[in-house]
Amino acid sequence: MTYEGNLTQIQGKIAVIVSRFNHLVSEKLLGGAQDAFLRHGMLIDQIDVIWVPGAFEIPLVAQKAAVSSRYRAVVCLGAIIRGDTPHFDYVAAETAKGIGQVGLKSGLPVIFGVLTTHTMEQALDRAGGKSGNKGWDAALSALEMIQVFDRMED
Ligand code: INI
Repeated sequence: MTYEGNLTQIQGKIAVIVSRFNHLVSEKLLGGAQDAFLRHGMLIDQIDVIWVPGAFEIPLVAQKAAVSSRYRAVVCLGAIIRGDTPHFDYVAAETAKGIGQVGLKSGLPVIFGVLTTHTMEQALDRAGGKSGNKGWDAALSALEMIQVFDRMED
């Protein structure tokens, strides 16, 4: 038996958590995610967008969303861009670890759509520029995971 998700319409709602820090990038990731959902048959009412101050705050809100029983999946979007101090490393590590833990603890698909880049240019390349849009990719990962879960329960 092979369990595999396709990328068609799903029932229920998805939470998209997006950080305001580096808003220029994160709004583009959000646009990519919304576009992907709508073009795969979802309705706008099925997508709740929750803004948080920075990527560091994403895991806590992802956890609140994941345990609320309102959502089929949680998509986390943001951009952590390296500066001149070690701050980047702490924010990136905690964000990645926290988001991973929420998925494992809640048992819900929690998707990591947070960019970690050296420069703003690299981030914009991945938010609708020459390297695609990781928000779009994160949305498709959510749809695929929801369907895999559905099939494993059939
Ligand atoms: N938050 C980000 O989302 N991206 C960053 O690049 C970033 N940097 O580099 O500092 C960042 N910092 C803020 C952090 O996420 C928290 O919002 C803040 O520390 C308050 O808890």
